[in-house]
Amino acid sequence: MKPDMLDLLGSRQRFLLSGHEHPDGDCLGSQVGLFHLLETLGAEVSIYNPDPVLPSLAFLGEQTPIRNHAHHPVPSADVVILLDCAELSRLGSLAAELRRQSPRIAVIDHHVGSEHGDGSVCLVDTTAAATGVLVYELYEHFGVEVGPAAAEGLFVSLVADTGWFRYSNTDPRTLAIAAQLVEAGAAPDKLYDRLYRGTDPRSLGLLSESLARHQLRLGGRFGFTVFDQQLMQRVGDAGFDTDTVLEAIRSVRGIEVAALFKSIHDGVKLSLRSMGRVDVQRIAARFGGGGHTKASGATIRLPVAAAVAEVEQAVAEALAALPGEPSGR
Ligand SMILES: [Mn+2]
Repeated sequence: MKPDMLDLLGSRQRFLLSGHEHPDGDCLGSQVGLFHLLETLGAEVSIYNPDPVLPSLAFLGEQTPIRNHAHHPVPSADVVILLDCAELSRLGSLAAELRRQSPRIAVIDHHVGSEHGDGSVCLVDTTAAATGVLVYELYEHFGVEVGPAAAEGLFVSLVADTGWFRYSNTDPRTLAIAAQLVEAGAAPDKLYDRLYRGTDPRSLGLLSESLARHQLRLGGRFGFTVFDQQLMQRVGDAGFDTDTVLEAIRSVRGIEVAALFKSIHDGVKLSLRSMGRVDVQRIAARFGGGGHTKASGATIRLPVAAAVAEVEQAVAEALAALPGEPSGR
């Protein structure tokens, strides 16, 4: 553990914890975990995100104050800690306001390349399955006991990034931490219900419509679906979790890479998942994005059809370069 990060966290300054736009379970869960650690260490701390919390994750806000740029003024802070991302530019419209305060920026993350982000103090470990793993280990370093609210947040963080311990990043380190979190009050059955039961009835229609639009290309090895602007509007209204669509595409025999193309006002948001052989982080990087070898994303400033064509080309090249392929090495 880097001593400068430990010094910073123990410095009892005013901390603002934030993360990328449209915060996911790892981003929010790790913020919740760190919030309670910093409070215990005697700091003044707030969680403040670019966007409101998805309905499925809203329960995290019951025991922990989670504010956002859409509804609350920016709290003043000496230190901004970015969790699950490493660049202020990932914070959308919040970035400019935070820059104006010129706080110190720290980064706690597990994405490739995050040590080269905006953090002057970084805790980056790309072998960690989730950012929540790193936050849990901070509790250990400070010898602080994890309370029930933090345990729930950190457990959500782990399950969000490991697909409930199904993805290949599920390792002994993650499972050992999960056991400790259950000991500390996180109930897996209760958390699963809160995350996945109680979805909006409109989700069923959105799931069937988006799956009906699926396409299989490259001999069935590349599967994807497109969310046009109209569908995206309804996704937002219903708080629909588009990962369920990606999960269904991933489950098809023969798929090597699954993708979602989500229309946004000036382009497309791309999500990529690999079944293991193709490094989708490298594909996302071609489009200015990033992530992990098996899960990555990018924002592409192109019309949907052009974005699909370019990504398909990149996937085709990646498949052709695999060992054992006719044109591979
Ligand atoms: Mn993560």
